Amino acid sequence: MEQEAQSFFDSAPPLRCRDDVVASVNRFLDIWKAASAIGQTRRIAIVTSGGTTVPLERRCVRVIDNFSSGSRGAASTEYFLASDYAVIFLHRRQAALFFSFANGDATFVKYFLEDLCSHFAARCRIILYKNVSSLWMDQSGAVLQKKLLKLEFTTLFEYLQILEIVGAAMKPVGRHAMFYFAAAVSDFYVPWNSMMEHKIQSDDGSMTMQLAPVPKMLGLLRKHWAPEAFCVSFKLETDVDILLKKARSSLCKYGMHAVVANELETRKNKVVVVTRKVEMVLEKGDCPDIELPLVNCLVARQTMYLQQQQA
Ligand code: PAZ
Repeated sequence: MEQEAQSFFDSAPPLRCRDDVVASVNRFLDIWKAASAIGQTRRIAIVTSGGTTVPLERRCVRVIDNFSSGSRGAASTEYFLASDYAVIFLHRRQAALFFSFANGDATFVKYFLEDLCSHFAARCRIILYKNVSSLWMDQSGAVLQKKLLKLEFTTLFEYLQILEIVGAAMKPVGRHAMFYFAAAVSDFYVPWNSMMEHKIQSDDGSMTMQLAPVPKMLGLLRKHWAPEAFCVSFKLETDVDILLKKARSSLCKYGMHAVVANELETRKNKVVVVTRKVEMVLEKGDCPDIELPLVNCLVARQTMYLQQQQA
């Protein structure tokens, strides 16, 4: 497995923004280290979000893509920030972004304000809503500079190379790091060294293409990059009959601390958090979205994980 991963990285087209990514991850960690040095150790969530594309040609005209909108990762990022985590948000370019409140479509902020405002009379409610929301928007820039780092990918090659940089950088964060793999990562790809340079021609009619399996990086993360980090992966299926079986299998296979099982049709209303000891069914119920109970559940699991170390 490690050899396959190594040959993936060796043959991948070099990440154009590599130096910028490394520098911004280091700056972000410096702030974390400075806070830790004065006893304010904050947890860091690495949230991956959106789908990776698989290019079919080097001078790329066509790609294989997938359905992921990035809304799970975006909403979860809001909840991690609200739970006082610092967040590295590794997201697909142009996928859903958090704080959609700015566009009049809030999840967390709106829910919070509505709840707060419900305690006041109607006239006060409007004033309070407007003031608090503009205050929030004013402050968010400053808050985000220290607590949030956004990194963008489009292709599978970019995604895995950035993940390697971030993964390895998280080693010193130990159990305070949580990897939350909500991105839909391609299972198959065209290796760079066997990829056509130019646009694939259609003159010969039908076409057959051989795709290689994408090496699994979760094992590398657990073994080498950040062995102490709390790791949560997601398992999506369309066949409910195999969903839990597959989730349990990836829990053991990759040494995850939790696997979130979700089915395509119901994923916005129901998920099952599979851990070694318990399986928890979470439903949206009266919450603004399913990510609220999900993030709360995982934050609590990481707290238990941190306590185990102290015991
Ligand atoms: O991005 P989105 O909100 O549309 O969907 C989220 C999701 C279904 C991609 C995510 O919950 C997930 O299951 N990711 C892992 C998919 C997989 O590779 O099995």
